[in-house]
Amino acid sequence: MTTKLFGEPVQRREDRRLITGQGRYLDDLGQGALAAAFVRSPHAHARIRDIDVSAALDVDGLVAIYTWEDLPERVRDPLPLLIPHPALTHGRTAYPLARDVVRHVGEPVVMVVARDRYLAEDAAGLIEVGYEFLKPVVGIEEAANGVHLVHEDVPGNVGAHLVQEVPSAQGLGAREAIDAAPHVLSFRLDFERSASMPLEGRGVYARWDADDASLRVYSSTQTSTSVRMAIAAKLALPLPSVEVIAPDVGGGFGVKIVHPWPEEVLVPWAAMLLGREVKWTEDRREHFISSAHERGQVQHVRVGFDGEGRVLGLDVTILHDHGAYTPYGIIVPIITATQLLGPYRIGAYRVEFSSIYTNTVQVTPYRGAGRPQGVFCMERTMDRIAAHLGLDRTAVRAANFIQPGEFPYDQGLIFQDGRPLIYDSGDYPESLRMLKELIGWDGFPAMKAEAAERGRRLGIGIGCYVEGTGVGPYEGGHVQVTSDGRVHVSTGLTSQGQGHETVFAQIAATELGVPLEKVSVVTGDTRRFGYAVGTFASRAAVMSGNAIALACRKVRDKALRIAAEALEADPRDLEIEDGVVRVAGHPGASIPLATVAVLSNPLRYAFDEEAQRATQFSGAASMDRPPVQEGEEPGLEGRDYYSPIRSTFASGMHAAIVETDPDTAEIHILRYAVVHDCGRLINPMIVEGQIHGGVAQGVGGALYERMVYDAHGQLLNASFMDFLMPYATEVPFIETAHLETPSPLNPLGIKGAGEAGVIPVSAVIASAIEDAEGITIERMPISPSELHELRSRTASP
Ligand code: MCN
Repeated sequence: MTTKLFGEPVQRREDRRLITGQGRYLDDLGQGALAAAFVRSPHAHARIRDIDVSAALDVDGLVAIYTWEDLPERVRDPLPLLIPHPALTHGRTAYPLARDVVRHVGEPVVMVVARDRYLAEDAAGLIEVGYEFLKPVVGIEEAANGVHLVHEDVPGNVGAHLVQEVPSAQGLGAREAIDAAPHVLSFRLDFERSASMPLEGRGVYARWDADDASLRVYSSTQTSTSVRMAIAAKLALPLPSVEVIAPDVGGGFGVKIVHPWPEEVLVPWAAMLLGREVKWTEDRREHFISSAHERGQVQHVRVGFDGEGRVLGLDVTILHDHGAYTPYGIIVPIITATQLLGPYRIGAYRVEFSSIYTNTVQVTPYRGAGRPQGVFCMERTMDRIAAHLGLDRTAVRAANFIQPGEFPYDQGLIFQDGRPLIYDSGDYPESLRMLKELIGWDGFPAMKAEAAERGRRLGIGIGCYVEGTGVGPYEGGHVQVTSDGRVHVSTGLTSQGQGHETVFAQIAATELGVPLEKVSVVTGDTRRFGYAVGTFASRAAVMSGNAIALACRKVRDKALRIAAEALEADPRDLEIEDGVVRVAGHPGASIPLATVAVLSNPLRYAFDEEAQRATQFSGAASMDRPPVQEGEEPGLEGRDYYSPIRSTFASGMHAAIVETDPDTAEIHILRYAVVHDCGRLINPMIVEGQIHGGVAQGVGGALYERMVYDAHGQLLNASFMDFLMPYATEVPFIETAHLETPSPLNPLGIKGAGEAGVIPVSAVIASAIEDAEGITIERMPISPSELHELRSRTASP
């Protein structure tokens, strides 16, 4: 194989289209469709007494109004609980339209369909819903007291409770190990809510074809195959009669993996019922109050350690705010609980979490999915230990690292995929060495002292993490070479901006020995590939990347078999380069892959130019056997699947230098450095882009973004005027270095990268501010006014 594209910084081929306004996003489609709008609950907790639609009926252009009562069986049922777990004893999901009780502001109550969105909104505004107020339950600890209930039948508001415990090598439980340790610390940490906030909200557009009795649905989703299955089941349609397509998706960051959203069932149902195209696109306020949030935990930590900072026992109790419903199960707190350990080998570990219902927007995974909270907990612990012992913070981390010779390393826990948490590869000491060099860790004290002389406050911080990526169960790839020599690749998972069109083409071009321009890639279209899981858990590169490589290898083998026959050569002597199959060392003996594609088709069409050229090779084929041989399929194409035994574990370390203003308490990030290991890199430029985007979101989570609920469950900052996000001016230049420890678990040796950037940022910034200020940070995000308050509190005992 001589075409080398795997590992090269190929420019993203989708970008020209996307940045010149040529993208096809959901709202670009279905311009003539009817529009849907929703009446949503203005109250956090209330019983619906009555719904009066009479005033809305006079709106010119109104087509239909639906309440829960109007929905047929199946459509009206509660939405599915996607990932059940034995510890989730009280899982609860919402009805697509509220049935009798609303449990958060924004819950859909009535659906309106009209000629256009303006009219639909006008009609929605005239519908009167009578409510009887119930006590809203807001705040994790208030909810955990269980005085008032979110769901009448869920005692204490506890949806799930799970304990995992790993004893020390000496057989001590974590609590015993802590009690026996020379040093013990205990403290409490808070991590506030945030959310994915893709710039394109959710959206669905459905067309019913009455002639064909089939439904085509476009959805801005992270999983078109699962949306398809959900719609087919809810609308009682045969699976082949439903097509779901994710067009260009303007970001997902986790929130669009939930499926089906109420609108993804209701819009297709209305389209089918009305025999008309129907579309709904979410507005920003709807996204704030009706989709999903994440983060939101209170953690209680107790740790025992020795004089060198080695952790002998760690006991963490987590209260996880799950909002009103649990459609995505308890994946988020499970990830926090299990990924908290990061790159460390600690003595004994006990973790316990309770998933608590509150009358707020439901919690489902957002980029990082529980890890930022876990890493915050572990890295705060490392910093606390270092401060207590007067040791360098990197020395304490190094004292606890799993060593390169210890892989595969079993942490003794059960991961989110229900499989053992076994790290496959990594080199944490080398990562740390690289990071210290990149940020200039050892030279920082002199820099800090020099700045202090000029009245400036600088601090340096660090954060380390390990991230389970490439979660199963499977993905597939299909590859077809057509008679024009083009290669058509498809995979079932979807893209939201990660650059899959480029990287999957790189893989196929490398595996098949064809020029990159010859390869096209389709994702998220069930017409092209019907079996898939979706894009989340940084899994596309590992899962679809390997599936596509395996499918290409099948196609390559077949191409060599056919070419060998045409060239009267041994397949083992053949190579493919630049789209041409050649006998190695004999440049004259060659056949274009395009011609091989023609030869693979028993019916060679007279109007295909390449088929005419192929006749010169046809004579070589034996005439005394059937055109389609047993075990062979017509066409130069192949399909394969990749299904790993368990996740692969990427890792990384970040460091930052911050400056805090002594007067205004403003926080500036002066430098930000990342060492990242996602195994073999398919495209280093794309990986860097992913990391930069992740760090930018992490900076938002550390310094700006939070969901401000009042005691009544009203979200006070549900707009981009009030919910602060970092601009380019707030995101530092990010210095990035890659370490490549290949994963032994998959043929390409890769691990995921899509979430990595966001994971340790809050921990790193907290560590740096603490260093600058000499105060203790226990809660993130932190604003200048909060820092100011902390300073005052620390100064006046
Ligand atoms: N990659 C690579 N080499 C590797 C690993 C990854 O070149 N060793 C490339 C991949 O080929 C892919 C990108 O890096 O182009 C990210 O790959 P991967 O880690 O497999 O992540 P996914 O493609 O599965 O994307 C999901 C991940 C998640 S979970 C969230 S959330 C997220 C993210 O990616 N949402 C995003 N990145 C996002 N980026 C954009 N622009 N928009 C989102 O919504």
